[in-house]
Amino acid sequence: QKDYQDILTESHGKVGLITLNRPKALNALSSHLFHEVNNALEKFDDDTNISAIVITGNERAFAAGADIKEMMEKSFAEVYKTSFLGHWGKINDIRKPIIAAVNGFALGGGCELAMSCDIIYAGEKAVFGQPEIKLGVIPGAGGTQRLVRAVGKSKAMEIILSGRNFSAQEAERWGLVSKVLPVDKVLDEAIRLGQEIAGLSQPSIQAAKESINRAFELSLREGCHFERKLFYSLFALKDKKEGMEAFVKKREPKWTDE
Ligand code: CO8
Repeated sequence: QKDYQDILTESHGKVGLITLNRPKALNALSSHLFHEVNNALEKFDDDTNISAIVITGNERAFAAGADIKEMMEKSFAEVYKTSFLGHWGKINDIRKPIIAAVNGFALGGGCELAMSCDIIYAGEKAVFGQPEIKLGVIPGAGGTQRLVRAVGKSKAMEIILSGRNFSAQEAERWGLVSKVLPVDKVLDEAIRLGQEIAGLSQPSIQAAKESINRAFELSLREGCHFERKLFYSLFALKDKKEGMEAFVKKREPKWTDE
């Protein structure tokens, strides 16, 4: 699409692709860029021809963080009164699965953006980190909350308090990243995964994402209760009948998303 300046969007079948495109600034996440990402995410979420979304950067950088040059002159009063990072939460309202395809630097807000996606695929040379402490601040887009949930307290403390970077291989070992792939395969594999997801019954995909995300908000008992209610509700779908009938009759299901 032509009306974006700092991102590119395209579709690969039922997968919507958002490419962060400020290469000279290592895809630093300016407010302008992030508003464009939000806009593209919302458009893909509302587009019935799209079933999954991939966010990527380039081989050098997924994103090297929030735009430090933009933040440098801002005062407390300004960021507080304008709710400077308020719009970063919009990604959490997207119903369709979002896959991050990460090569190069995913630092600060870039790491937080990747962690706000549902699945992370990383290239062998990807570098993650929350270096905000070295700028005299702390992560501000969920880093202190999402990293600890993904890797546990000791590692999250070590990473955020020291500001040291970590590798794709460490990220995979710790469970932050689901796959490490050769650099030139990351995007293709992320799109392929998106297409695989897009080939399934979409109401179940949406319900599964919603239920998994509740695990971060609810107690185990409440989470399992929420899951069971959603499970029951899927029995109202034609796709539930189709899926089970196809299994029993040993044929491929034909999903209608109804
Ligand atoms: N913001 C603005 N510009 C950046 C950023 C950034 N985060 N990262 C890189 N750039 C720019 C550089 O200034 C440079 O521009 P110029 O050519 O005009 O000098 C260009 O990108 C290339 O960068 P380098 O020359 O530094 O490239 P190197 O290969 O030498 O180094 C690094 C790459 C190691 C990634 C280095 O650029 C670096 O350390 N970048 C900053 C990383 C960082 O500290 N990120 C955290 C930022 S703070 C943050 O994300 C807070 C999150 C809060 C929530 C979100 C708020 C919106």
